[in-house]
Amino acid sequence: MGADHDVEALKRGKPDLRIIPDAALNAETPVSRLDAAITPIEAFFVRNNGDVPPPVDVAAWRLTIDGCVVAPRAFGLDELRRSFETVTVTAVLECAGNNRAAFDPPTDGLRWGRGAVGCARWTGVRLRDVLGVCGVRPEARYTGHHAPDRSLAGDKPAISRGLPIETALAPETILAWAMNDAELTRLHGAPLRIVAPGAPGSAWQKWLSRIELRDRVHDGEKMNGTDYRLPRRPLRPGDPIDPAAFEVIERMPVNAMITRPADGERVTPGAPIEVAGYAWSGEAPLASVAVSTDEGRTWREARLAPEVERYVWRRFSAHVVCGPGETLTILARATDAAGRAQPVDQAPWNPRGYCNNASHRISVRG
Ligand SMILES: Nc1nc2c(c(=O)[nH]1)N[C@H]1C(S)=C(S)[C@@H](COP(=O)(O)O)O[C@H]1N2
Ligand SMILES: [Mo]
Repeated sequence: MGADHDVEALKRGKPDLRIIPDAALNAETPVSRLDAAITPIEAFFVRNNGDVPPPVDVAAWRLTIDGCVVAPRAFGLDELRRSFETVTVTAVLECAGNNRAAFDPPTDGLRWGRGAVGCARWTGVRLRDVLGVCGVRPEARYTGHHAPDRSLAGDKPAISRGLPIETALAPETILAWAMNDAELTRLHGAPLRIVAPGAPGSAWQKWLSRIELRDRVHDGEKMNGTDYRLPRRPLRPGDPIDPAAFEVIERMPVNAMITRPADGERVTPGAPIEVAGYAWSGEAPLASVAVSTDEGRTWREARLAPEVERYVWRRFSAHVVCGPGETLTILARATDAAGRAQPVDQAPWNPRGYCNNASHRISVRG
């Protein structure tokens, strides 16, 4: 479960998180702690593919940019702060494995519930400004991200993923040194991490040390085979796996979670109860959220707070009534502007259990 000192540090700093049994340090947020517009750092989930690297000497730390650029460069942290406009982006960070435990039959991978997601304020500089001074060559297609953390066997990088060049150059994609207006913590990638709103969490490299621009899709650790990839056609458990039929997950699908009431809560019978939560989408923008109390046969549109910024989650709410002695099941389902709705029963099964955006279902008792 990660090095003992890292587990202890996590328990001290993030006492409410649920540690996921694994050799690396991974912990998720209870859904009840996600009932806030901004997820506090002390409640924010942690995902590590390998070890947690020791703290760096920031004065000696450099970010190298190389590959398909006119002039490869290395930047110190102060230099980044001084040379480029500082921007703050509020955005959802969601692991592609969020809600994996709901796949039936179970898949490989950490058994995340719905708490491998959070929404934070990220402060730093636009990646496109930094790439701009290095000169992006026309053949640049993809980024490759590098960091010092190693797999637990120590034989390779823990993870090295990338972004399509369009995402890397999007104005909301930043190199961040602060989270919720505080200096980035070690567990969240100090001194610098990528923030790529809409893209899976795996592309948000922590402890960033190098970005290479490539003339093709990146081939770093966890970019290949079935890692962070979905089959182009739905697969059934036991089907033969041909990695050539898989594609990289580049955006996170529309999703919503009910943050109140809590699953299993006792409510006042006969009185209207507020059902509320958050909805977001990394693909087309969020369009609407609906709520059902009859297993998805009929849906009622929920109230949806206006979009304040493209990749911020949005509050939804609706009222339902639960009869005396009744167990009422409540479902929420978000739809994006391209008409893609969350699946009501099961998300398309895939061998590694990614992108499970099936409707959130809770029950309350009257
Ligand atoms: N260097 C490094 N960056 C990383 C990872 C990692 O293991 N090592 N995990 C990625 C994954 S899979 C996710 S979901 C997010 C989680 O970010 P957090 O731990 O700050 O919540 O970081 C990403 N960046
Ligand atoms: Mo992830």
